[in-house]
Amino acid sequence: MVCSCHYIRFNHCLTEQVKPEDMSVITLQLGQCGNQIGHELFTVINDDSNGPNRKKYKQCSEERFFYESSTGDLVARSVLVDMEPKVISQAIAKASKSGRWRYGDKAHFCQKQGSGNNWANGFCVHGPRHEEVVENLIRTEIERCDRLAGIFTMMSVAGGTGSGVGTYITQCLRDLYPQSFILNQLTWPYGAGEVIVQNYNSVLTLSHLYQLSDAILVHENDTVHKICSRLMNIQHISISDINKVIAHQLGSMLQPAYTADSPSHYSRNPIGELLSSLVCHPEYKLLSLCNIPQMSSTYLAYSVFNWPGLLKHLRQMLIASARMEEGIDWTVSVPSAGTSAGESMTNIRHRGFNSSIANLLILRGKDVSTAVTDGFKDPALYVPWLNTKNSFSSWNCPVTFNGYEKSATLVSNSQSLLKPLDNIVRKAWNMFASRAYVQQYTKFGITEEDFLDSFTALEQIISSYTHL
Ligand SMILES: Nc1nc2c(ncn2[C@@H]2O[C@H](COP(=O)(O)OP(=O)(O)OP(=O)(O)O)[C@@H](O)[C@H]2O)c(=O)[nH]1
Ligand SMILES: [Mg+2]
Repeated sequence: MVCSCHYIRFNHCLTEQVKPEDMSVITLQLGQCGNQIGHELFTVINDDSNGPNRKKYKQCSEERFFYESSTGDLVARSVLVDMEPKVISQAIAKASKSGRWRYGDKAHFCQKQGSGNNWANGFCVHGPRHEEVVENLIRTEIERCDRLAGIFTMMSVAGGTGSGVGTYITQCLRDLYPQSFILNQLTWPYGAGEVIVQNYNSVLTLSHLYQLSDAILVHENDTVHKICSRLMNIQHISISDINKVIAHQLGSMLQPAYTADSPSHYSRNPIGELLSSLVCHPEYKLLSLCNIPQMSSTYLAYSVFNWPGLLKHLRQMLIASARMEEGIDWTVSVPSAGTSAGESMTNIRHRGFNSSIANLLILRGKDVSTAVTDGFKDPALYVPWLNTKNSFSSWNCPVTFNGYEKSATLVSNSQSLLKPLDNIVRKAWNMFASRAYVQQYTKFGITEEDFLDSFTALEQIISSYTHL
């Protein structure tokens, strides 16, 4: 069944596009992780927009993510929420210190004590207790926009505030703004994580958000860590290194670009365009992202790339479900056209082929108009029950992105998150089977039934993606 509210929002997006103004994105930074990644994202966007030869690009990007204060400062269209003050005050101070942009004077809310890595504490206690004040902050930012493109939230799934309060606030926003797009960026924990109940928090976050959000964009800390060590050659990887990679990837998706419908002026609504390209059915809304090239600035200075080479690697990353160009399995191939549905399904699993619902390719930089993207249009990459014409979209922009002469980003709605999702659910279930730590949740009002409902919801999602 297709959820009608999806279509209402998408139609709304199309009518909005008739007018020429750029639209703005309201960003919500939640908990430690959301606030740290959010700060990096605004830094990347601002640095990138200030590069050479990009007047219109800069104008469009600034309208999207910043507004000008009465004193002429560039202010991020962002609301910062955490239950403890440290991370927020650091983010605010670092932004001001940049001298280029800052956060709004009153656009933050914090308390003295965090949610103790407990989703139930965030969702059942802190969320409802501070609902009104956080909603008012968001409303102020929304009212400041001439035209709202959508709400973009950032948070981790493993802690208590980002995951619990973030889910609660998303629920409030869905009620308050039923016609607005909501895209949630979620950071998934390290598999061998530092929080014992991280898989419980992840299961509760994902199952609830799946019903509220228009799409869920996932970054796995393990994957980004590997990118830092193998591609960026960083010896002692800090959380800031990880966040820079995530911010680079997010920026490459959110900065201005031309679309097929808008080939001569930058597309107005990055969130709406992204969702209408990638989420055609409410059962499938898990998005992953990979990009190429990604390397340290030292190596970048001596490297030359061409579009055919970059796109060949990126396509193989897609079909073999690799998140980075190193270690791609080149033996994985696209199933041949002649195989029957049942047969191809078995083969697909054997060969590790990653089947897609939809892909969005974003190309930025030099000679972008010469890049040939046909390899991503192959119907065999996609589920047969969707029209391939709607499965693949591409955006491009001749402006170089964040210091990379050429850069390609692929945002995918595919099976590639199945394995990590399955791992999270399995580990949570193993703990739940002995009811370990469940009492820490029931004391805040989350029942065993609630857990079981969450497991059932995620099993359903796993099953849907498995049978693509
Ligand atoms: N990539 C990345 N992951 C982070 C960052 N900070 C925390 N994490 C991850 O997020 C999870 C912990 O969540 P936090 O965001 O610290 O928790 P919180 O939302 O502040 O919630 P409480 O502290 O429980 O109130 C762990 O999986 C960490 O690995 C960050 O800056 N970047
Ligand atoms: Mg915290």
